Amino acid sequence: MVSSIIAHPPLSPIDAADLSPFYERWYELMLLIRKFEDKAAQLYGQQKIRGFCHLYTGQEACIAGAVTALRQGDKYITAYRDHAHPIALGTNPDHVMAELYGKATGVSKGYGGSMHLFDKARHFLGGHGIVGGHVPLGVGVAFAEQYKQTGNLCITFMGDGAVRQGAVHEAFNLAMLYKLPIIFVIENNGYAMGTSVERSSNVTELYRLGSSYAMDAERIDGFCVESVHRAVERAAVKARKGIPSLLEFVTYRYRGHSMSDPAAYRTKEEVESYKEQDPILKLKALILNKQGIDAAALETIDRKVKDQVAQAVAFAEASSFPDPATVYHYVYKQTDYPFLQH
Ligand SMILES: Cc1ncc(C[n+]2csc(CCOP(=O)(O)OP(=O)(O)O)c2C)c(N)n1
Ligand SMILES: [Mg+2]
Repeated sequence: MVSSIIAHPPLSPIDAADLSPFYERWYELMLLIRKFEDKAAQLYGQQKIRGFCHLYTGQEACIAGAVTALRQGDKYITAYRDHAHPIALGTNPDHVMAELYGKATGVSKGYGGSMHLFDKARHFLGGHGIVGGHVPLGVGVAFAEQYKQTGNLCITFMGDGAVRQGAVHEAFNLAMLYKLPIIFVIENNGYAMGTSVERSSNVTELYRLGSSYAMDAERIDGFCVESVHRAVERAAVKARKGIPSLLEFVTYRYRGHSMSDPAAYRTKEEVESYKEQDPILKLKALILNKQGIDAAALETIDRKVKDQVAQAVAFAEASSFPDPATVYHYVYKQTDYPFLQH
């Protein structure tokens, strides 16, 4: 079971801002991610989508709150649970779904699949399958932004399991040493495959790991999109001044680790207890109660999202697989690289 959330630091002027103008946008985005993932699960069952497939259901608030707190030009990098991040950045869900199908119209031209989405135009730099392996890459991206004096930052997402990789700690150290514009985010969903945080880590409040590097660190309710937004906004102000942060979002994944995981290591009661605090339902209640928006307006959004997902599936279905003759393309930039047939 994920342990409780710590108290937030005192309110800053940023924290005091009214975030209700974001409510409908968050609702639409989080619902789109939820419905997209539910459809992906169904399609996986039909063997339309094959290979590895890790769904984000339950964790929607983590990316939704982050994108509204950052600005155009900021870079995003994450692990293999990556469908939601490009969608949140504006990648057309058609091209995300097509990639899950392995079709040539996918964001990675059908060569990447679920774990290797990439959309440079929207500053989404993957989609990486090696646990923790992309965290040093995030540091490299932040270094490039600093070197080129762009004013942009790199937000680097990772799982609770990833923080136990040595490379992550080298990355934390370098980020502090070089004063990089970076925000590290641990999406702590309580488990790394079937292993709970308690079974693999002596320190279970993972934000505390930041203190070894004198890095500012906070633990945030990852089911609350407003808390996520405010935390990322605070961290972004610091990152742009060369002060890295470590944010731990306490969240939960409703489904198994991947589509091939029956999730027998946790009880139904545990899963249900998290679903009762569902981030989308929480936000819906806020919208209905606080803003006086009626349920009919939200139903219009529900229908729009349903149509978007259906359209994404139709697009993926109608697309072609890549030409097998191009199988060695995009492996190495150097066209005459030895050992590869062309
Ligand atoms: C270096 C490495 N070791 C092991 C694996 C196998 N593996 C894939 S996902 C995973 C669990 C990672 O969990 P976490 O970081 O908490 O991310 P989550 O799946 O919960 O999003 C493991 C061990 C891998 N991909 N890479
Ligand atoms: Mg995890």
